[in-house]
Order: sequence, then structure tokens, then C-alpha cells
Amino acid sequence: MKNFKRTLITSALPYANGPVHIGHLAGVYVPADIYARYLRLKGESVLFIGGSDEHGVPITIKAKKEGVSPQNIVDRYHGIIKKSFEEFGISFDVYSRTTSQIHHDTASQIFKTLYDKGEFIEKTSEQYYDETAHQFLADRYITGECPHCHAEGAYGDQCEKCGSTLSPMELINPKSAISGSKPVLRETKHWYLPLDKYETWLRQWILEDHKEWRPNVYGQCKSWLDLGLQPRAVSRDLDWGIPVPVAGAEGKVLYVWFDAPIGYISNTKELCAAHPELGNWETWWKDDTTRLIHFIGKDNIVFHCIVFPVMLKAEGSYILPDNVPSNEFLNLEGDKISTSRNWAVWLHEYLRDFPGKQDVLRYVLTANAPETKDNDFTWKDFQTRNNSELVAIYGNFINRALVLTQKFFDGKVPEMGELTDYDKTTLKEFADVKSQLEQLLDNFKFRDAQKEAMNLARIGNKYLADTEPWKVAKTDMVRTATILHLALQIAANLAIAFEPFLPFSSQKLRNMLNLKSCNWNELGHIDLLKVGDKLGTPELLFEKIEDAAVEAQIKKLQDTKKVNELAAFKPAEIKENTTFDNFCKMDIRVGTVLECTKVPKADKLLQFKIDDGMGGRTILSGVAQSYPEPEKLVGMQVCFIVNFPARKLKGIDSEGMLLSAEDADGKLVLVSPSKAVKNGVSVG
Ligand code: B3M
Ligand code: ZN
Repeated sequence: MKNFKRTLITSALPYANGPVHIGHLAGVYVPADIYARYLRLKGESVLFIGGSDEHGVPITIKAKKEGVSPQNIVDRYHGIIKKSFEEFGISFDVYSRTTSQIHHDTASQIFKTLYDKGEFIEKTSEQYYDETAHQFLADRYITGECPHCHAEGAYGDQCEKCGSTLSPMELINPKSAISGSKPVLRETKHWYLPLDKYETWLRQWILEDHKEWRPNVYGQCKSWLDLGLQPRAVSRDLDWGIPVPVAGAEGKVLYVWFDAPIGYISNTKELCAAHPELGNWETWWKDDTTRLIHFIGKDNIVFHCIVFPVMLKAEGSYILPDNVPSNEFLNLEGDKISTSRNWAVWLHEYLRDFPGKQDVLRYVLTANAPETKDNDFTWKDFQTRNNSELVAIYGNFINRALVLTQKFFDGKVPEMGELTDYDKTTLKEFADVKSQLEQLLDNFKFRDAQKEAMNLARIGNKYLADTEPWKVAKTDMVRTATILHLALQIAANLAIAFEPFLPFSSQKLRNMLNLKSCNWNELGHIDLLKVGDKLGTPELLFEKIEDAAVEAQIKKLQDTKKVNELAAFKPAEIKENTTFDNFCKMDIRVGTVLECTKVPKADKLLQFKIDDGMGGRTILSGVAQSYPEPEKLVGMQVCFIVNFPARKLKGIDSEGMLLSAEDADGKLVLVSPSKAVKNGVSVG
């Protein structure tokens, strides 16, 4: 292991075209923040770099849709995203943006250096051009019929219906999404980064020298390398982005994935310029005693493990990442999180619904972190983890220790007397919590690390439950003092151990304990509080989350699902023409339900007794699953066909057929006149 002197932590730059949701937090920002806080607490030299990714086609599409400029879009979302991160305690040293001047200069400079070194291949190819809008079309700007599933409206890069990856040339009947016109092919020149040239080097650097990378990351890199790398275009014909800084490149900008990772460098520069005490930015990026760690989601692996390292290697003066702890995806209630389907828990909405509960979400997202495989967030699990872990274990322990100290010792840390064997066993149990936590955190196992911290709370909680100081106080104040002394020392340890994970609660706990310092190296000590120290006022560290609160969230998601289903609903195709005579042959009538009951041994059927104005009739209908309380239908008017031959179902004669329609949930809804009419009247 190399002797590193400092750590540079980066976290993926989110696209500034929408707010951030729990998937972002779980996948990238919470783990990166835990790591940054942990290293800072250890007194190490660390920078944590963030920022918004403000270029790329999706931003221009959103702007066009809203009829505003791309700048307007990124200004809006950069603000919203930055605020959400602040509110959740993501402790960036800098959170800047790729539209900054310093970033434009830095990215142009790096492109220029590679260009001058002859690192790019120039290639002319044919691309779709919109002659009405006078511009080349990005893949997303071309729609047409999917060559695989033949759905209309597939994009030039992907068909959302069948999920296949496409190239614009494969689309059948391509259309420009800008003008609607048929695009033509036109020649255009672009610059390509020859990844293939670096394949041998990459194989050595990743597959041999970084076997310690997470299996999902290592595996993805290996399959890319095994498939063989191709030169990748690093420029685009677009009017939003960083202009390609060479002569003859008018109307062309750097590909967003070329400039975005350079944002890590630009943002470091910006930070160091404003804070000379942090040293020169180059020390952070060019000195090989700096350890560079990229936190990202799995869809960004190739860019951070292959493309960006090749850019840096080709440039020649930069360090390369030491590790890229990428997470898999977090799903929501069993479905993939999706911005377009609004299937997400948005951070700003969470805070509106659960004010002050940032740590609860941080805790649950880490407890379920998708470190090795995709994981699921459910509101039920959120509630359970809060109520039976944060409240019942951690919160309960802290509350007991503090309230009892208040009650028996006037809120001052009591004297520690002689230790019993049980005390000693308890102390032993948490003696190595520091080394255990370090072992996990150093290896990016945040989920297990948090479990370990919770285990310490469990030890404390059990200690009080077993020693029962509230009972001992009736007979032995010396022993009570010892118990509470130890409990308070464990509490102080918890404030440190949980700081990286639950920073808000740790701060609150430190206030309650009047604990001034918070130093990782003191973890495991039992002299963090001094006898006679006055404690602050005890407050609840966590509160119970009631059923109604999570039910409201579940309901909100169910409503979203309904809206999506309605939006996705496509009416059936119109049947072959019929004639008026044919229509008139159908005798449809209106009647009132007199009785309605379940048919025994048939879970789909209801038996209707209907006043049809002609002496009444019985009709069986397969709507039982849609009407669990059939008696409620009594009195309602329904429509039915009367000139069907009667048929026997479950031994009962059914004399007609009720009309119904399917709702968004697939439930059948009986057709009823919008106003009362006479029973027996014809529908036509
Ligand atoms: N904006 C993609 C994303 O948000 C991209 C990450 C850039 S990191 C340099 O998934
Ligand atoms: Zn398709």
C-alpha cells in the first residue's frame, strides 16, 4: 500500500436538468459524504469535490420543451440541487458548476493539450442534419420507428418501448424532433479519443493492479476490455457546451462526457484559488502522494474507469484514481426509479414531509445501500428502521442515560466506582469498535460499518436494560453512579462513531453531552467525559414515525402509478365497420338493481336481480372482484343486453349481459345512465 498524504474525493456531477432523489443520495452522495467525514474526523487531509453537470443534450431538450434557454434550466436546477445537498449535510468543500469560466478554460486547455500532442483521431462521417432547423441532430433529437419492436417514437440512441440501444441510422422513417422534417445525411468532422490504443495499458492498470476494486466495477471494466475498445468521439455538433478550441470547429462543442469529469479538476482549482491554505490545486491532482477516489453510480463506470483515465494518461501530468467505489441502483417499492415517470422520492419533497429527519433517510439509505447489488427502498422498511432501530435502540439508550443522570445526579457526570465483571465484559465488547469500523470504512463497506456503529448502541442499550440503574438507585447510589458514568461514556463514543453517518444527530448528541471535541482517534476511550461535567438538556434523538405518515407516502406513489397507467393507456384499435341495422339488432335496456349477491363457489360472479320494467330478471356478471361489497350496488341503474339467449352459470339462469368498462387498475366499472331514466327503456 502506497503512502498517501492526502485524499481527493469526487462524487459524480449530477445533470442540472431536474432535482435529485433518493437514488442519487444512496448511490453516490451519502457514501462519499460518509467517507469524507470519516477521514476528516481522523484528522487527514481531504477534499470533497462536487458540482453540477450543466452541458449535454438532455438539458437542451428540456429547455426547448419549456421554451427557455439552457442557461435558464441549469441555473434553476443547480440551485435546487445544491440546496438539497446542503440540507442533507453532504459536506462538499466545493459545489460548483460546469458552466463556470474556470471550467470552460480548464476543459478547453486539456482538449488543446491532447490535440497538440496528436492524441486525437480526426474522422469525417455522415450524420443526420435538419435542413429546416439548419443543424445537425443529436441522437436524442431523431425519432422514428424501432427496427426491433416497430414501436413509433423510438429515439436515435434508444427505444424506450423495447429497451434496445440504437444508432440513428437504424431508425425506420427518421424524423427530426426539432422541426418534424425528414433529416438528410451530411458529412461532419469530429475528434475521437483512440481508447483502443490504451487497451494494453488499461488491462494492466485495472485488471492486474486494481484487483481490489469492487467486483461489480472490476467486472464491468473487464467485460468492456474483453469486448475490445473503439475510438470514441469527444465532440458534437451542438450549440450548448464548450466550443471545440481548434480552428475550423465552428458549431461544435466538446462532448459532455469529455468535459464533465474535468469538472472535478476545475472545481478543485476554484476551491484552492479561494482558499490558499489548501495549497496548490496541482498538489491535489498531480502529486502521486494524493489518493484520488471517485464515487459514482454504475452507469458511469466506463467513463470513470476507462475514458477519463485515458484522457488523464494521454495528457500525462495527472494522477489516476486509486479506487472507484461505484454502487448499483436503488429501486423504489420494487420499481426502477424514473424521473420521467415521477417514480422517485425527491429530496426537497421528503424534507417538506419529514422536516428535520435528514438523518433518518441517510440511515435507511446506508442500511440498504446498493453496494453489491440493486436494492429496494420501501416506506415500510423506512418506518421499521426508524422505529425499531434509531428510536428503540440508539434513541432509547441515549434518552435513558441522560434522563437518569438528570434525575439522580443533577445532570452532572457521576463518579465511576469499582467495575463489576459485567461492566468489564461490556467494555471489552466495544474496545475494538474503532478498528472494526476502520477496517470496514477503509474498504468502502459503509453498510456494514453503520451496522457496527448501531451495534455499539445496542451494547449500550443492553447494558442499561441489564443493570437497571432506575432500580439500583433505590438502594445503591455509588453503583448507580458507576453505571451511568459508563453509559455516558458509551454515549459519547456513539456521537463520534455515528458522525460520518448521522451528522445532525451526532451534533445534537454532542450538545446534550456537552462534548466539545469530536475526534475519531478517541473512539473506544472511556474518558471522553470528565466527572462533574455538566450535561446539556436531554431531548429525544429520534421520534417515532406513525403509520399515517408512511401510508400517505405509499398512497402518493400509488397515485403516481395510476397517472402513469392512464398516460400509457392506448385505446384499442377500432373494429371493422358495422351497420346501423346491426347495431339495432342489439337490444340494450336500462334497469335498477334490486338485489346483488356473491355467487357461492364462484369468485368472479355476482348475481343481480334487476327491475327491468318487464317483471324483473336475473343476470350473472363477472364483476365480483371489482365490487367487493355487492350490496352497495342496490338501487343503482345499469345497462344490459336483453336479447342474448339465457344461459346457465353455476346452476343459475342468466338472462342477459351487463355492460362494463375497465378502469386504470383493470377493475370493471358498470355502465350506468348519467341521470335516472325509466326501467326498461332502450339504449340507442
Ligand atoms: N452527469 C451522469 C449522471 O448524472 C453525469 C455524471 C457526470 S460525472 C463526471 O448520471
Ligand atoms: Zn423497440
